[in-house]
Amino acid sequence: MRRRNFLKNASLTGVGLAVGNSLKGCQDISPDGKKVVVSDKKTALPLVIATWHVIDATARAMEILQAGGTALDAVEQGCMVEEANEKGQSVGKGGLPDRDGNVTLDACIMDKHGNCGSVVYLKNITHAVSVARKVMEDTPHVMLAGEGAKNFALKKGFQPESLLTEASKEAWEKWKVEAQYNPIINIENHDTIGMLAIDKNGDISGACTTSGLAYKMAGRVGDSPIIGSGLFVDNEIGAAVATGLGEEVVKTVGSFLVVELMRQGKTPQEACEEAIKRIVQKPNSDFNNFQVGYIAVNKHGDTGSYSIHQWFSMTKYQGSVNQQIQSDYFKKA
Ligand code: SD4
Repeated sequence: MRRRNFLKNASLTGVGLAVGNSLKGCQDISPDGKKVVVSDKKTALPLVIATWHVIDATARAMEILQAGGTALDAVEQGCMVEEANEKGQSVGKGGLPDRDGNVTLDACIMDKHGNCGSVVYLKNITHAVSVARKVMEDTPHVMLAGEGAKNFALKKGFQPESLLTEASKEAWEKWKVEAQYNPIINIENHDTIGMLAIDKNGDISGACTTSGLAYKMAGRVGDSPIIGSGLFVDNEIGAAVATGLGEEVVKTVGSFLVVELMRQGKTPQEACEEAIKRIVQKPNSDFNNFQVGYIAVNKHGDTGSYSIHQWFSMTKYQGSVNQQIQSDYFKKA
């Protein structure tokens, strides 16, 4: 099923949707104070990118950006589209459960000031990304977990609901027959949504939301809600977000690494490639058995994406084009 999705997604590569807007040059200020074009490459702000094939989510984010909204609102609203999509089995409602049958969500959000909020092991609330935003904005903390996160969400007016759909329950029941617990999952078992946006003022925000690995141990938390691992935003430089086997991302503090590499002068593409190399080039890395992918954007609106294995993709909405772009990858044949 998932393989079919990937093939379907792959066949959509490069199919853009025209939704008018004009392109403008990428500008910067030279030392003498004059505006100069620093890249011939035509770029356009606002812009939004996301992991995987999520053109409805990027379309929603762009709607907000084109109406003059902030990157922060855009990434929250964009992620909410996938959280509400019951067919997506690794985000929000409809997410595959842990081995005990509980759907537990991890999410985070980060704004242009470096403020951030996250929730881990959140149950029964669809829009984990919005709860993360409330943690950021309405508490002095950056992370709430489990019952505390849920009670906080309920106090903030979020409605409790069952997140386990019939389809996910059926899949879990099938899994239980053999109940093989192997966290080194196949390379296709990832479709966490991570989204990065730059608004018309050039300010960057990002968000990430997931139900994590299917049939994970109860209580397991991945990279997605960990600031610096699943997501990092530095409004001076750029932002990055990860998908894939969270344990490997956490061990290399992946998203922070990508942003720091951009700070040192790498393009988003080069930075994503280097961060993947840090994983695969570890002695004894078992990378044949797991997938990790990064997407990144810099302050000029240049973007990049890279993964260990084939079939990772990024959705990018810039100018008038909302399209899925297949990612280059490390492990060639
Ligand atoms: C995790 N990074 O929990 C997430 C998994 C993922 O689509 O990307 N799922 O490790």
